[in-house]
Amino acid sequence: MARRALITGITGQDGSYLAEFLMQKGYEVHGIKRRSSSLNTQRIDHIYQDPHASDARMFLHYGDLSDTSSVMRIMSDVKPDEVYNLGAQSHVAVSFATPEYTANVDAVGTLRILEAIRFLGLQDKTRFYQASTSELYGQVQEIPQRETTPFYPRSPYAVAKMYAYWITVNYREAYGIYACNGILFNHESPRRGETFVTRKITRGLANIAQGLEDCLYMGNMDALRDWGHARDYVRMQWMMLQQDAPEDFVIATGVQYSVRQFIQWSAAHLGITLRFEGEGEAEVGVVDSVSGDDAPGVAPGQTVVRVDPRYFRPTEVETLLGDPTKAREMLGWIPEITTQQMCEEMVAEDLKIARRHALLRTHGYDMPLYVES
Ligand code: NDP
Ligand code: GDR
Repeated sequence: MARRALITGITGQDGSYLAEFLMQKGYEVHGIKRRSSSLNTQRIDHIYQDPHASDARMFLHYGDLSDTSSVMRIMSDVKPDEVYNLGAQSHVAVSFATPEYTANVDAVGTLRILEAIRFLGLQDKTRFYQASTSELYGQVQEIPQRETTPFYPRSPYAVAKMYAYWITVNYREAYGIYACNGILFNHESPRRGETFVTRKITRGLANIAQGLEDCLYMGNMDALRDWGHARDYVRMQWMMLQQDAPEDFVIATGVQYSVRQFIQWSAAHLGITLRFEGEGEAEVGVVDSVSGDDAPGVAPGQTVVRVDPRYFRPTEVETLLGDPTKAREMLGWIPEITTQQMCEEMVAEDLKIARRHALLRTHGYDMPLYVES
């Protein structure tokens, strides 16, 4: 019989890549999706199967991590061999605006699943993966950060994820549940949500290149991140649950870059050379030169990047750099896609979308492009 996986957050970036990965491995994949007033399954539409088909191997269930009864019902119906808890209010800046909701979903939501495993007597059957995060390190206590580095969370999101981390460890120790934390550093892709910094940059600059927007407004461009590709990271999520004994792992590339560097790479992929001038809130990115035909909308001397303090966070995580030695040595995991390659792929995909919008605009079909992030 096919092994059965349940993915919370299947409609998100990681959930969509993981669902693809598990289906290729022959799993029956179940996912929890939330009710929303507009469609929220775009990232998995290409693998969705009609549940009436006799050979269907993918199933979606309405539920919500803030709703104990739905979590219990779905766990009881599916009785999964593996649960991947990827569902979360995952935006750090938004967690300052919705701290209680973030705690309910990201912290208590994790407890709800672990309790369902215990209550339904699935301890010996169900393996549990928790989407932990480098945000736990926050104000970093050691460089680079590894599994033993002390935590110092810096946002309501990170504090909620800290509860989730420890309740996962506790249920492993208290009840013998096979439960693992993957402490994942930032990972991105063309499917990244539009308001996370990498996608905001690739999408914004592609739109500017096509003459659809004028300027990209940024927060802290000095922030340093260790950015990998989501496709590499979901492979590791699965690998973690295939070991004899459950353990926690840091997943990272071991290299960090600044937000400003990511902007420069993205611009370069569009044929735009940018120079940064000024300091602090007055810093701007000005076009030095343009080559090729991907950026007909910009000209030398044009200011295309500005700072908007509204994107500063009350407490910031300035620098993150992971040490993935344990994952490499114990599991043989190494990331296959570099940060630069990932950036190029994201720019190429966002340029395709921007070209489509530009074409529509030429024919009189206008649409709003700005996203608040
Ligand atoms: P996304 O924001 O892309 O996806 C989050 C998913 O969670 C979506 O499917 C979303 O549904 C779902 N979700 C949100 N709230 C609820 C809720 N109340 N009940 C059920 N489902 C809910 O995140 P990523 O794919 O990037 O990240 C996956 C997980 O990994 C998250 O837990 C995140 O915190 C964590 N993480 C991510 C990292 C990264 O760099 N990407 C790094 C480290 C950890 P909907 O589509 O309807 O919004
Ligand atoms: P992060 O990702 O907070 O690390 O959380 P994000 O891409 O939002 O920010 C990264 C860094 O860029 C700075 N920044 C901006 N960020 C956004 N979103 N918008 C801006 O305009 C902007 N300007 C500068 C931020 O201040 C920050 O320093 C992500 C999420 O996926 C979490 O769920 C996950 O746990 C962590 O990565 C690891």
